Amino acid sequence: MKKDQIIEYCTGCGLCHSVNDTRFQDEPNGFTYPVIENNEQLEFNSKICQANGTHLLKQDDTTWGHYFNVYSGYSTDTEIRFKAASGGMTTAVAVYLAERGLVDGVIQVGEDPDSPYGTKNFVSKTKEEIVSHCGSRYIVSSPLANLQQVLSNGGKYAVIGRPCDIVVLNNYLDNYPQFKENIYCTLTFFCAGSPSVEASKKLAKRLEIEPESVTKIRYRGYGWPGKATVFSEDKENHMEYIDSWNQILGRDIRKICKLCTDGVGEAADIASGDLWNLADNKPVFNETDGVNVVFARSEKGRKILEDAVKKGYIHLEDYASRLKELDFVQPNHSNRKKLLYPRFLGMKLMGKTVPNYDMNKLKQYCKDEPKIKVMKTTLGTVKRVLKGKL
Ligand SMILES: Cc1cc2nc3c(=O)[nH]c(=O)nc-3n(C[C@@H](O)[C@@H](O)[C@H](O)COP(=O)(O)OP(=O)(O)OC[C@H]3O[C@@H](n4cnc5c(N)ncnc54)[C@H](O)[C@@H]3O)c2cc1C
Ligand code: SF4
Ligand code: SF4
Repeated sequence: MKKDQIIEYCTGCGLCHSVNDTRFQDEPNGFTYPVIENNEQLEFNSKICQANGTHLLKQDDTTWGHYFNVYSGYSTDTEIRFKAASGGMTTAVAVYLAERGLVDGVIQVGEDPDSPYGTKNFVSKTKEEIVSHCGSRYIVSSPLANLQQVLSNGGKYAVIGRPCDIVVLNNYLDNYPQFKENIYCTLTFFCAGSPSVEASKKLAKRLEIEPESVTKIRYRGYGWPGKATVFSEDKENHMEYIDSWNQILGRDIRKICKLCTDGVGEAADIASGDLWNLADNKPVFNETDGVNVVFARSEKGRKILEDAVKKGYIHLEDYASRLKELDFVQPNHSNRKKLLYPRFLGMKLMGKTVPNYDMNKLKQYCKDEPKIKVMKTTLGTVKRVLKGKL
């Protein structure tokens, strides 16, 4: 990879900091980027970064990726189901792994107690700790920034991260297998993008709270989907979750997210998403009890889920026979892979730096798309580049 590919298409996972002590610098756009200072770093990052395109080559050509089984489900613990992002599947499975002694800890992120705009890495060992970090943080996170330091202490861990965090982790373990035995399993979630710190400040302003007075932000959860809520010392204001995403947070995401090949967690053992209810084949966001769609992506993931059902941690129902519906439930993810080729092409035609993706593989994804749609998307990307939006 070239240095500018690594920097521009960094996901912010933090693994190069953990392993190579790579420095990061804050940019005014609210994201942090690596500073690649020597060949050793360049070589390491070329092997592990998401934008190196190795995961793309392993990805299935289908919309939802390879799976052993797919379910709908939720946590049987009502507190977890209420507080969590969706049905609490991720948290409930993590609690099962910790309580049953399958892992020594769960590597995950949570709120930084010292900053409402910070996200801190934790190694959670108890149910209480795991539940305290549930929910979605629609702001920068670097779940792998201290990974090597944690694994060096020995023990077995479950890692919870964004799909790209799991891709980088797998790339790392493939190239440097010394820690392979320390990773018991990986859990991820559907991901449409990683918003910046600035996006959260915009959310605060929209809710009439000065960014510097913010004490806490809850992006969703405490219900499904729950409200986006900004807290200060003397008030808490909120807006609908879907408006906060569509109007503010989702408009200010990392560059790699716009060319992400896998927002549905194909690299993890278990991947969960929102299984929204449908009305006229469109997702609806009325408050109700949370439900996840859950993919067991590996045999191990399937065994974990099935045993967690037996031990009473989660409820699962078969969803494989209804998988076609997911195109309506998650329309953005349904289209993502299919339209990656014209987006990538548009960027390339305009001479922009792009990730190390195999064009033929991307072309495969959009082979059944109408030609006119592909042309329009390419043109749309070209226009966005001309307007300086990409
Ligand atoms: C950046 C982001 C984008 C998302 N995009 C989508 C989407 O496109 N479609 C969709 O269906 N759902 C999306 N979600 C929400 C997704 O987490 C849930 O839909 C998913 O079903 C998990 O629900 P759960 O109830 O099992 O999660 P929970 O049980 O609440 O567990 C969530 C876990 O995610 C971890 N976590 C939270 N924020 C971050 C973060 N920034 N980085 C790393 N780990 C984190 C927490 O530590 C926790 O362990 C997104 C979440 C995030 C953080
Ligand atoms: S994607 Fe991860 S490993 Fe690659 S440069 Fe960014 S933080 Fe480092
Ligand atoms: S959209 Fe893709 S690249 Fe962006 S944070 Fe999510 S998984 Fe990572």
